Amino acid sequence: MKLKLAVQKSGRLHEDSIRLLKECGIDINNGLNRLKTEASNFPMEVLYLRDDDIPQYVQDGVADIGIVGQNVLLEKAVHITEVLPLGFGKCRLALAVPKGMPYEGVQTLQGKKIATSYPRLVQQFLQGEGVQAELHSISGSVEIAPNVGLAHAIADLVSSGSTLFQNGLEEKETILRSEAVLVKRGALAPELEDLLAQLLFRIEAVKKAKNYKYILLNAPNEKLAEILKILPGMKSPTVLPLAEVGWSSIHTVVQEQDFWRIIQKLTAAGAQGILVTSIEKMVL
Ligand code: PRT
Ligand code: ZN
Repeated sequence: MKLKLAVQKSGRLHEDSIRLLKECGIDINNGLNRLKTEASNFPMEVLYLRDDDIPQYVQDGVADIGIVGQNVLLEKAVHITEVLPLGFGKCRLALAVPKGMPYEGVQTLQGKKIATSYPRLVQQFLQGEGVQAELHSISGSVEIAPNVGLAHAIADLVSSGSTLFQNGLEEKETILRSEAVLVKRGALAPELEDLLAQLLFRIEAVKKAKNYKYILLNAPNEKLAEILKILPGMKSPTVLPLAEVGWSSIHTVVQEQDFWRIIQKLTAAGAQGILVTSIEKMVL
């Protein structure tokens, strides 16, 4: 039995999805010209699809699991489960209006025309705010709608904000924050659940490793106590004697977010020869 995974065929999530599999040690062909391919070293078949189709295909059992943006998952009213956020494809679904348009909260959009590719999510948001607007569903280039007189406002995905800026639009409300997630059909056969558990174990190890750095440094023994206090470490740091008498080497792991603060403290405390490397996988 093979676990069937649906990923985006081409587009913003494709490369990161394939990279994630690779980091999990799963070898597949890059599927730009294919519909599907098999992993050579894991019981997995990878289907390349349009992102909009992935939720439905997972629900229908064509694929068992998939990688898709939360924005797409929530827009399609399907009964599948979000298993794990993957940390890439981050964006937000935002409401934007032409620069200079008087705006005093969502109420301003009462009775106005809004263009979007996410009518369901936008409708839900407006309802929650007690606003009734006329939604125009369009599938691409939503950002030009106000300029061509099709709508007063838009709701679209934003990451850097430059598309809005270039089209003279101003972001006003965040409807949803989104990232790529791993989804699965409700109940899989036990053998497939087992394969999914193996995949999740690998993904977790890769994700954890990305948040940490491995640090090696040298310290004079009289400074050891002070330096060890600075290092949070996973458990206790490793301390090894150097060939040079009176010196030790310390090995430990620190969180990426603490990294610069810790490095500064370490040098101030007398640490030398600090080496920092990425970690590929981490199992705790
Ligand atoms: O062909 P297919 O249907 O599979 O692809 P697609 O064209 O529908 O989707 P694609 O590849 O554009 O996006 C896939 C997924 O990437 C989306 O569903 C989101 O989950 C995620 N994502 C992350 C984004 C963005 N960031 C993003 N910035 N999807 C689209 N955009 C677009 C946005 O629509 C706007 O046109 O980029 C523009 C805004 O970007 P900034 O940087 O100018 O703000
Ligand atoms: Zn799409």
